[in-house]
Amino acid sequence: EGINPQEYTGIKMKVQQWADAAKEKLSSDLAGANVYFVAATLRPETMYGQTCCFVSPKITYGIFKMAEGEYVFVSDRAARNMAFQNIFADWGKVEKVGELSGANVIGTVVEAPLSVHGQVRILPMETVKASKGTGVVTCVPSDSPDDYATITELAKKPEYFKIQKEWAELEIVPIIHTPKYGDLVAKTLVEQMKINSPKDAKLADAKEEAYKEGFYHGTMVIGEYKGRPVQEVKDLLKQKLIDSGDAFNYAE
Ligand code: A2H
Repeated sequence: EGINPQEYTGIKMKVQQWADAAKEKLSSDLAGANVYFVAATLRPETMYGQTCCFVSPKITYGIFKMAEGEYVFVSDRAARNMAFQNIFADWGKVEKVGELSGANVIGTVVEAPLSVHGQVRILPMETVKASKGTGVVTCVPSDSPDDYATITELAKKPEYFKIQKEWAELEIVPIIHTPKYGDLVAKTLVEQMKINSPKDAKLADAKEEAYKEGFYHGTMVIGEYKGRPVQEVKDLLKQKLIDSGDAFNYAE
């Protein structure tokens, strides 16, 4: 990790319906509480295009108290950091009320703030790192090559991943237009670079190119800032999500 802190936006994705495997393991009082999967993102302006939310099937996550009746689903590491960032009501206190493997929450339905799809499923992503962010990644396949490669793989082999195919086939709508790659930067790059696996080493280059092109040359094609440059509206959209209670700042 570098010297400079990484400033993420933590997107609060409220559980609507737990997967059966999760329900069996949760205490009954938690089943009725507000639990949020918190996805760490550097691209809050793309949240219109969320089509699912990824966890690693290999990571064990915790459910931690944020405030009265409010809980977050994140990695242990992220919870320890959050306790010292005014995200939890009790400063410095980490109160873990449950523990679940990522594998147990696949299929859970969560709200996706700003997304045209409203609600999305929790799906598996094998390349999620436990050492970064919250261990929860919201999927925006229009603008993230990693997300596009993963969702494509999931839709190809639903039985292998133990999911329903349609969970991985929500429509990918254009969020940002760029002169070089059109309206679906990630899809275009993945296809042009012939990336056909979420583990392809070329994804590192695709990711950097998508980020630069989207940030420096992108224009919004959806939402209240439609027609305006990404550079101008990124912070405005982040603030909008924070003001509506759908996000918070999270640094590490
Ligand atoms: B980004 P950095 Cl549209 N493991 O959000 C793997 N990837 C993770 C992660 C983890 N534990 N935690 C966060 N991330 C992803 C949106 C997005 C992102 C778009 C385009 C590019 C992009 C939607 N997914 O990231 O190493 C999250 O995906 C490309 C840089 O801290 C987060 O932002 O720089 C980004 O990686 C953080 O990566």
